[in-house]
Amino acid sequence: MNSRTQVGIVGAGPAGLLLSHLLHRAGIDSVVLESRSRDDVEGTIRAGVLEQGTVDLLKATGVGERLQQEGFRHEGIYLRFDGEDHRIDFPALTNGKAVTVYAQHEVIKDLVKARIDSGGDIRFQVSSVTVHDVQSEQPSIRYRDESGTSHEISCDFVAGCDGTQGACRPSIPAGVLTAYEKIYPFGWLGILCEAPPSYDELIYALHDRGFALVSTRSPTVQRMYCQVDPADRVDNWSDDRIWKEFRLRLATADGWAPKEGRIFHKVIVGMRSFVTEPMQFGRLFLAGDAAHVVPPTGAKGLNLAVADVRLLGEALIEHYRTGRNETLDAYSATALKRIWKAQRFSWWMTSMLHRFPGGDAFQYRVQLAELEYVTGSTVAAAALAENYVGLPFQ
Ligand code: FAS
Ligand code: PHB
Repeated sequence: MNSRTQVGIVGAGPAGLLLSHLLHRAGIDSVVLESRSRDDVEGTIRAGVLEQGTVDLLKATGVGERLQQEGFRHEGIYLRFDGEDHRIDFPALTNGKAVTVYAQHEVIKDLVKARIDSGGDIRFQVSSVTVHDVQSEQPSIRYRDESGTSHEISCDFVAGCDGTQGACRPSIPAGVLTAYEKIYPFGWLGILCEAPPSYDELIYALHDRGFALVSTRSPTVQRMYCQVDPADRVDNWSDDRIWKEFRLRLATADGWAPKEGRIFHKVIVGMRSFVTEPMQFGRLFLAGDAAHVVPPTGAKGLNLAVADVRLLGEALIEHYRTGRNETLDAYSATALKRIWKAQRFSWWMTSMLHRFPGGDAFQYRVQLAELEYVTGSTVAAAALAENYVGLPFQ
């Protein structure tokens, strides 16, 4: 079965859904192809921190209502080391900016609802997605629907928003892309538990036993992470062992301890920094995790995906409205400028806050000195705050 649209989008993650939404608001058609079911996509537990710019964009484009009601504005974070807290005050250091804690899968639910309510075309549970003729004026995407029937969509442009394991990036011929990668010798054990918040803002902790992060999702559900061996298995981490480790790594001189509760979700994720250049091949444009991955210490993954499609959306709207392609032609170079700054920040937060295997004592003392410097110098604290709340869009 053949059909046609203006922009074929592969992947219904934050990048693909937001791009389809932005194009729709400008009267541009798109079809979103997603390999998983709607329930799976809306139930994926991932990021939770939204930059100021991401929040402003979602609000400005009419998908920020629930975010405003249910999200938590956080005006700072705590850096905890040597048993003491040091607060980074975002509004004071960034002229009023802050972040909002609102789960990624809630953002996805809002975007799917907005697309479907306005007659958007999202095709879930597709398979065998392949991209064709992206170097022609009429690329196409072939796929099989849920029943196994094959389809072909011809379009003007293809947006590869299918994440780090997607089909779009590998469809680009060998030799075109350059990949930059750094794999970290540690991973994160992430939990969700039924408990009240342990603190009023996020705590990033460096301890001799490793990193720990106290985040949140709601007044009754908390999100926490601790550094583990990436090859470790969730089965090795009983609830008791997890709480013991959090109590040890987050201990303070005045006996602080996290609020414990039933853990109903556990996952171990590896950590890497990854960038693909360029982010365009003919009429195929990559956005989000399809082109780059950051370690989550800087809370940049979701926000970078949003920044990419904001720029790609603007570029496609310019093309359809004016016939001009300057922004499209510059998409990759422009996006990569901001992406590399976010990569640097994420690598820096990760390097400063994790224990590197082999326990090099000098390295650890330098990390502590870096934390002392960052929390003792307004200039250094402002640099962290400016990156954390989000660098200006391109
Ligand atoms: P996504 O991966 O979100 O979406 C891509 C979509 O494409 C998926 O729905 C997928 O099913 C679909 N797809 C893939 N291949 C396809 C194909 N061949 N055909 C059709 N559809 C296809 N960031 C944080 O800040 N904090 C975190 O705690 C955090 N945790 C993470 C945990 C994991 C396991 C991962 C992978 C990422 C995490 N991130 C986290 C980063 C995360 O937020 C990503 O940056 C964000 O999801 C990127 O969004 P997209 O680019 O839209 O890609
Ligand atoms: C989260 O809440 O999931 C979260 C928060 C901060 C991070 C990473 C993840 O740096």
